[in-house]
Amino acid sequence: MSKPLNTFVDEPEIKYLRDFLFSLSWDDTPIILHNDVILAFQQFIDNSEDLPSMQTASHFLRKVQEILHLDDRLIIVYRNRRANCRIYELTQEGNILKRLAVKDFLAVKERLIKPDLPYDQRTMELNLSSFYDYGPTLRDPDTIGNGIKHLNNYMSGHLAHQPEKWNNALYEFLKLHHLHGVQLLLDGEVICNTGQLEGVLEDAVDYLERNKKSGTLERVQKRLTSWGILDGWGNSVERILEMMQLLQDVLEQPNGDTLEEFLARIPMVSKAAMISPHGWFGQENVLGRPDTGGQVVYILDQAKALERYLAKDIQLAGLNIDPKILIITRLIPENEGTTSDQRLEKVQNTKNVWILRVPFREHDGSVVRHWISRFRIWPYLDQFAVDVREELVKEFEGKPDLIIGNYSDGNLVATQLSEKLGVIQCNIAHALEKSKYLFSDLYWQDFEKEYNFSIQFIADMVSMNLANFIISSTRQEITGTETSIGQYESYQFFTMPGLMHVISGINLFHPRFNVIPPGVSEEIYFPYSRKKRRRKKTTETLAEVLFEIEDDESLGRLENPDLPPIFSIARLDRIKNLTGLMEAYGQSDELRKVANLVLIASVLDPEKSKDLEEAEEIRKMHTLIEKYDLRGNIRWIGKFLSKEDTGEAYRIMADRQGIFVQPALFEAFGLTILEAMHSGLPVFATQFGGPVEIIEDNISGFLINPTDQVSMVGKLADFIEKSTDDPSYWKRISRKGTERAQKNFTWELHCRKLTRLAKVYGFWKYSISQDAKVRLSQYCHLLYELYYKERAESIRS
Ligand code: UDP
Ligand code: LCN
Repeated sequence: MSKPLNTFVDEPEIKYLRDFLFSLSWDDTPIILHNDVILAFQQFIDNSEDLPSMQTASHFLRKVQEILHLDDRLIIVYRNRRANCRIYELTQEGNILKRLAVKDFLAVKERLIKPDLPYDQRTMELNLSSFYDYGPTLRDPDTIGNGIKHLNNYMSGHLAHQPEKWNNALYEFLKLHHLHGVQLLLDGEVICNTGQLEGVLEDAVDYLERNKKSGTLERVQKRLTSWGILDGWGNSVERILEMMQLLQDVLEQPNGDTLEEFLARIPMVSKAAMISPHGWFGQENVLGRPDTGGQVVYILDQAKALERYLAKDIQLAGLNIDPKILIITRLIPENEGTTSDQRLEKVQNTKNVWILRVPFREHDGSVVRHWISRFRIWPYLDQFAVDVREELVKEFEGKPDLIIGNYSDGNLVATQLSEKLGVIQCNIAHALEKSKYLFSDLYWQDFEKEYNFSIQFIADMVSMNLANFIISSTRQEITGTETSIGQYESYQFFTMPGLMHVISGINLFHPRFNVIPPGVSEEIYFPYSRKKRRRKKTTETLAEVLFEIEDDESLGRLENPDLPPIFSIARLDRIKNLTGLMEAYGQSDELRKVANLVLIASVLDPEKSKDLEEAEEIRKMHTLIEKYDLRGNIRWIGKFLSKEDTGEAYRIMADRQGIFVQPALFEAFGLTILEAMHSGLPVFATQFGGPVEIIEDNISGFLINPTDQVSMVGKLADFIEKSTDDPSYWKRISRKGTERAQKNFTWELHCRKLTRLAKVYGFWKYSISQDAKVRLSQYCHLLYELYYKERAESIRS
């Protein structure tokens, strides 16, 4: 619906707002994005006289995501709430914001960027909205990210209002339930319908209450079995009783919480497969290589913690089954000193967690021998999924109970496996490339040679729409912040000019989205102050590596080694912006006077890198060191440290009252931030992306704008100077950071929630007719066959 401007902005301000909008400078670009609009508006205010307050205008502009400039009008993308954009057109003369349909907006935007498209251009349109009608829909954008709650309320509402249908669905689900090939919960031959179930429950509860104190588990179970109640209800008479009472409540007076509690007690997961094809996946000697960072750490830690959690979960249900977890990755014969050529590798400190490697194959069946960048693996995934399925079934001696995809490639493979095996699928994006690179959709052709986004974004949309549930590490990953668009949100609508218009690519109001942050390994990342847990010898040897030893894996000799260190550790991707940090440091005499810079990143020799972007960043680093003559102020460690050593490295930096800086131009989450916080090292992290939800600014750390080097450097110098004058200030931030990390970001919390999700969504998948999902999956299948496969094939190297 069109709206007069005065709906948003008070009358006296309208004229000036219009003056501002139509005076914007369009010299190099027909599109101005949010941050630039805000900066330009501030300048406008500063340079104008006799303005009214402009409060409502400023409020309006805060919600403007982008403005397109056409000859006679402006098109304004107005984000009235998270996950909710409206597009308006404003002419030079009029005072009406005319609403534009997304489809028309994309067509205009496409022409604006590519005016030379043929006049009869028919760009492919993707609109998945007609499939969004299955399942419940959230209404309030602020509730997105807690889908499980909504789903439980929805399902318990159905149980209450259509008891016959839903109680029966629940009965069928319980009757068919088995784990590890063993039938559990109900014997359908004895308990033949819901009525009988209710009757048996009544008798059983009565019997259990009487025998709560005196009955042995064995005797009680024997009696229950004779009534058709099988194993899986609990490992004590009390637990069995509690679970039965929960089921009675669900059948008689259901609500969301009781339903979740009941489902959470059913042992549903003993075998899980985690899919992560790209990069170097291993336990040693891989971190810091291209495409190999937080995702590997996350999955290894998650798998270990999940094994522990599931073992407890299954044991509490009274079963004697060991969980098994397989991490599926790519086998790379040219291993470059890693274990990537081993088919099966046991994960350390676990009972039954394994890395299973399956090779990529060419059409003739031959194995691809070398590492391939994550941007070029697409042609190999189709066959990979087929081979993985075979291997999985063999290793698990059957199907897994849960498949977890990781990143765009793993999620796509997980989708295929889940469909073929009929197993519940969870997606974890880790980082969606789309929002990492500015205008990755609009100028996709410029990116294509290096990044192949035209393939990746389709893969993303297919897997995110078919996943049963998606977990994200922060809420901003899904719906952004008040002023910036979320990573998933960016798939709602977009154009890749000349290639496709996505009119609706994802439904953020579907309850599949859940926020569950990760943790870190608490054995490795613990506070610097726990002196007894630290090994003196390791500390000394590592401190020499970090601050003293000069060899072909480290650069720089500190003139003043006693200054506090500014520390960072990251892969040398452009987006990580370590070169930006180096430059900011190099330019700041103030900072150079008060602190040294210590970086652990990649290798020192660009010739040793096979990744073009990484090699370029290594070269840039050397150029900056020379340009600002930094050899006396910095240490650059260019080697892959073991995980244990990185833990100690943070602590060594904290011993010297240092700080950790994460200067990325965008960071989806940022495990290094958590690692530093758990270790007690005060953190300064980018304000773009996940860190805004990890750190409470000025309390448990600091947020920085890495694109504004002056303010960034100012903040670092201020803190270091203040801490030197008053060490208690440093200590307070250190303590607050650790407290926040320990309270909110742990793997124990993560696994508890993840397991619940698998169970609740597992029941949902089973109980609700998913006809619309079947149609959606057929549509995605067509996209995959007709679009994805051909495009992917064209980049086979
Ligand atoms: N890391 C490392 N050595 C390096 C670079 C990184 O051990 O040279 C580890 C780091 O400790 C962290 C992970 O790799 O555990 C990086 O995760 P993060 O989420 O910060 O970033 P990503 O690399 O996934 O973008
Ligand atoms: C990928 C990233 O880019 C990081 O921001 C995350 O912390 C990591 O994956 C783990 O999810």
